[in-house]
Amino acid sequence: MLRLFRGSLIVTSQLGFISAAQVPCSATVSVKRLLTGVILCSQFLCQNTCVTMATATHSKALTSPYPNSKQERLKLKPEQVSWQTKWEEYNPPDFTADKVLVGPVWADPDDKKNAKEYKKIVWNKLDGKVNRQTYEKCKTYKVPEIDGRPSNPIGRTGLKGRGELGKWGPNHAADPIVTRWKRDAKGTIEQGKSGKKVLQFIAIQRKDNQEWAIPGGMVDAGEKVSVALKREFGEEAMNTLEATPQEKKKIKKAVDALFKVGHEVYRGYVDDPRNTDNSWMETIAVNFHDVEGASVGKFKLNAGDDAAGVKWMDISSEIKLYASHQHFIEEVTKRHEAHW
Ligand code: RP5
Repeated sequence: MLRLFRGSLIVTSQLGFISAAQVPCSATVSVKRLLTGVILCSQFLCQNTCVTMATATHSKALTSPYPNSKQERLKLKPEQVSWQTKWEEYNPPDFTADKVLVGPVWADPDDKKNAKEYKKIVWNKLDGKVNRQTYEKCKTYKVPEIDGRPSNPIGRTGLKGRGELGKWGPNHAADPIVTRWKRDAKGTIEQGKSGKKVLQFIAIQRKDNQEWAIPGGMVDAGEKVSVALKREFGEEAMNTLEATPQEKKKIKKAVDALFKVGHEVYRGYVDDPRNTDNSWMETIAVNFHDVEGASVGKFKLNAGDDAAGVKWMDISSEIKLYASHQHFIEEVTKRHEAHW
């Protein structure tokens, strides 16, 4: 919930009041996004200047144990999440998974095992092929001298290190949201309890935690987001990695046609359970909508790569999805004035 009060922007959430800041001009202010009921980012553009308006918070990034491990996070009270809350003794466990520490191609040098290489990392910039800029509009993340590690822009998570994430700082993903209208046997679009038309999207079930999710994935170093969106969709929802060259060609043609027109619905931080104080997920989520249901509707779905299942999922506020995906889907329903 957002209220403008005597020139101050007051932001409240399910957790109650979060913060307020003076509005330095009379611009129309809009809060960008709500995430699991919590204001995640609130900046606005005033006379072409970005002004940070309020503190944000996360919830899934605070959960224990850390995914695929027995690692517990330091338990935080809501008011302890913000870096602005002074806490000199704060010293959470330091955890980086072995699969990251062994130094695969997708991982950064470790700050302890490979300090010399680590010091060469260029923060908040394009660092060779690796994009180290945050997707959060007008923002840069801090790299305090005290430990030389980037700070999660949303706040503390109760865990230092990289966990399962390869990159220090932002780890960029791309999330393709493929939608169509839900139709009955006669082809009539179905309506939800709200009286609005019901959308469906292609969802995958993640192998690592069985949660349903958008078939997104990491953007490779130097890869264009538009390419990553298609690649991840092909690999996860259509199993292109195991398709014959002939099948691959057919799939590529269909995906290329559908992915020609997309609408960005979200760009920024993801409240992912793998986030730590020093490594976090960010994404660009793009909606590809098949108005007639004639192109995507015909896709043969086939779970692949990291997916245990794939299906067309009916969209409503009752769906439970991985990380912040429910929020991205809600944004899609707003765009299409669909049932939520
Ligand atoms: C989420 O993790 C992103 O929104 C994206 O869907 C996903 C990428 O990670 P992997 O699926 O590659 O593990 O934060």
